[in-house]
Amino acid sequence: MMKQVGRLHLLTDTVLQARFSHVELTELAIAGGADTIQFRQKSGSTREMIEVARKMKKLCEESDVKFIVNDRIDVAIAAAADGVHLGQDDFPIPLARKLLGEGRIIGGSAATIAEARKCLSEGADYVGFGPVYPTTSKDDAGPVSGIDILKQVVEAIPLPIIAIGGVSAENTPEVIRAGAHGIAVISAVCCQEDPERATRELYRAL
Ligand code: TZP
Ligand code: MG
Repeated sequence: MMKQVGRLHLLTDTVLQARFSHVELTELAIAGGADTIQFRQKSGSTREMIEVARKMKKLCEESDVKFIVNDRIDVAIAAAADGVHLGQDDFPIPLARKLLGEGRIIGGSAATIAEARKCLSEGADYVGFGPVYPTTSKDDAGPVSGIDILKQVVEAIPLPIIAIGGVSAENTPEVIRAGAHGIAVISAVCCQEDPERATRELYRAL
C-alpha cells in the first residue's frame, strides 16, 4: 500500500539548540508549512518522551500534519503517532510493521543504495536517504552521498525518497530535480534565528 508521505519533514532537536522545546519547534514548523514532524530525542526519560510526544501529536493532528517518532516504536505507540522512523540498527522494520499494522507509516534510514533496497524489501513506506550533503547534526552520519547517488537511489527504489543531511533552502531545488519526493532537516529549521520563517523558506524552495 502506497502511503501519503509528506515532503517537508522537520526533525525536532533540543541538543543542537536549547532555545526551543520539541513542542515549540512543532508549533513553529507547522506554522511555517511543514507537513511532517519527526520527534527525535536520543536520551532521557521514557515517560517524559511519551508526554512530549502526546503534545506534539495533538498539535499535528489539529493541523493535519503527520507525526512520526524517531527510533522509539514504544513511544510512537503510546502517543498514537502516525508512524515511526527507523535506522539500520534500530527496531527491525518487519517487526515494527507487525506491531503498528498496515495503516501506519514506517520510514527507514539508508546511506547507500543497498541499505535503501533493504528498507524496500523489509516493507518501509519511504526512505530517508543521506547524508546527501555534509552535516554536523549527526555524529555517525557516514560519508556524504552527493546528488548523483541520490539520483541513483531515486531510480532504483520505487518508494518516496526523502533527502536528508545538510539540506537547505539553497540546495532543495537540486534535491527535488534529482527526483527526491521531499526533504528532512534539523539545523535548517531548529538552529535558525526564526524557525517558522526558515520552514517557510524551505516550503517555498520545494
Ligand atoms: N541522518 C542522516 S544526516 C542527519 C540524519 C538524522 C542529520 C540531518 O541534520 P541536518 O542539520 O539537517 O544536516
Ligand atoms: Mg535511529
